[in-house]
Amino acid sequence: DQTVMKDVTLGFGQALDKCREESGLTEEKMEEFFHFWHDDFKFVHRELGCAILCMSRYFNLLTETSRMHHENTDKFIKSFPNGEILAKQMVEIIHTCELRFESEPDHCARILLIAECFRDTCKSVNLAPTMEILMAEFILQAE
Ligand code: M21
Repeated sequence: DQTVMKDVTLGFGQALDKCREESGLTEEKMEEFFHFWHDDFKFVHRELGCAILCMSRYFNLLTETSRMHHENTDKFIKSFPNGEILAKQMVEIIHTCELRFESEPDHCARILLIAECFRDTCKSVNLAPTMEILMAEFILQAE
């Protein structure tokens, strides 16, 4: 459901501030995390992969080898309203994407590829929140 995905994205995005400096992700490369869902968004900066790595660590969603921790990720998604309707499918999508890029040894680069795969898969199954949903929320938060 797109609204649940919006909440998970914005929740996960809360860690961006904490991870900007250590990942070297400048505001020029990504202003706000939710832009990730935009059709035109390009997954080109390795720093974005490093930022997602850092953010995932912040929420304790990775194993020692920087792979998705299935149980913790499931719990994290379920911590959002109606998260239980999305958790299993999201973990599956991420894991399928993970397997596809197993040969990339660089964690930041691999996670960037996984993130793009995740975004594209979610779009193809209509799980991606629309820009309208995200912008409405963003405006509400800013008020
Ligand atoms: C729904 C909100 C945010 C999702 C962001 C990026 C998802 C990318 C998944 C990376 C997972 C990293 C696993 C490492 O093997």
